[in-house]
Amino acid sequence: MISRIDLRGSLPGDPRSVLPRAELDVEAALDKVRPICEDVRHRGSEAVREYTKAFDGVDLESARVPVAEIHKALAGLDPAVRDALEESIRRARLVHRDQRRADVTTRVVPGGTVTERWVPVGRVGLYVPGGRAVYPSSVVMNVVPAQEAGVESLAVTSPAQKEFGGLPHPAILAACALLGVDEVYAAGGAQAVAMFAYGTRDCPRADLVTGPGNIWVAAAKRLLKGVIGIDSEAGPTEIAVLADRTADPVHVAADLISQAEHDTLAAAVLVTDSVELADAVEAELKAQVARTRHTERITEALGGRQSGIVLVDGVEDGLKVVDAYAAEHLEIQTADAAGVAARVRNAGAVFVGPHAPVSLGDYLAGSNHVLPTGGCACHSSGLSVQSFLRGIHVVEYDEAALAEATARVVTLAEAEDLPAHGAALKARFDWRVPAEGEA
Ligand code: HSO
Ligand code: ZN
Repeated sequence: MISRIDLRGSLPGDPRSVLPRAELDVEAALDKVRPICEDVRHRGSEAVREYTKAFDGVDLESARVPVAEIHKALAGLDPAVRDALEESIRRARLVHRDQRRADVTTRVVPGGTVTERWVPVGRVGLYVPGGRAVYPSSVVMNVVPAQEAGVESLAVTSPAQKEFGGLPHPAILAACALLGVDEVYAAGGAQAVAMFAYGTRDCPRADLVTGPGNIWVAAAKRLLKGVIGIDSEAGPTEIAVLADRTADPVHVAADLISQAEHDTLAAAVLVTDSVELADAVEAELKAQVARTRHTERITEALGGRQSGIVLVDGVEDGLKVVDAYAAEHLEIQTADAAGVAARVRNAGAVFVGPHAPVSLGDYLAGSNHVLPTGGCACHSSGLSVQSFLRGIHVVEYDEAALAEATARVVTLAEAEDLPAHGAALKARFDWRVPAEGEA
């Protein structure tokens, strides 16, 4: 059911080309999404209303969810789910609060300083998927860092659900209530992203939109990037496990299955130097998949070309492979797991040793579960307080410090054929700007 890639004795210099990976064709969706975004830009709330009617089968006078409905959803929430969500929020707050950044002032020369001032984004729109993937935990993972960053205005949107009278899923509304978010919209797809990007009668425009979504959401984000800030495009979930013969095959198989459960395109990759472990994990996968609820979806994910067991010559080569793969989630299940984990360069999040499965991180570790997928972990990080901050350089020089800098600025400006740049400094010291042609 899961393919094997044997790289023993033949590890390529850049193993990326031989590693399994899904491809998501966002480009193809751009043409469909463009007219929707344009329509929302010009006709605002009316256009959102029409697309919600067409795609979600619900006719809403306004996309804005009444605050009373948000509180009603919380009142109806299973107390055990409420307790678990509250603890998830508490732990996420602990971690994200520590990510806040202090302003830093650097004294460059006597009388000259540069301060990096961290300022939260003013208004953020958070997209929460509806349909099959109803993840109140993702509301937590998006809202907590934004709030800890100090974002003042935070709006959540999620597709209108026919079966819930045109409201977003009640678990989403309840999570919003627990987080103190009372601006929620029932809108999904590209039209929701455009609503945040351009603003409508119902919803003021936002500076940044974050959150996972389907291919239409990803395409709209790609299209409107620039009009609005975006987080990274979230593709199907991935788990890579680097394991040696000390790993427990029951745990490894269970963890691979846990992420394969998300999507038929989810990726589960085991990298190991132990054929014995590979065989045992494969047998466990078969047994456990048969017993789990979403057998079909998981079987397809594990059997897809994005998943596989990669055999390598040792943990050293295993590290090269997982670094090249740059997984969204990477588990290290080897002897000296902490030592191996410390050497990982590319991963969205690393889960160390036998007691840190990815599912813990999905819900309750305190870490964030919005992480770079598709190999983007080699250049991007997961969602954090930093994602909602901008660093503004504040430059302060006194007269003497500016005078001391002038000759060099003039030299560099001349070297770039931009004499007016130099003149801006000279003007402050009663130097006459020379006329054209004058030495
Ligand atoms: N593993 C997903 C997040 C998630 N899991 C939500 C369960 N619910 C992507 O990191
Ligand atoms: Zn998950």
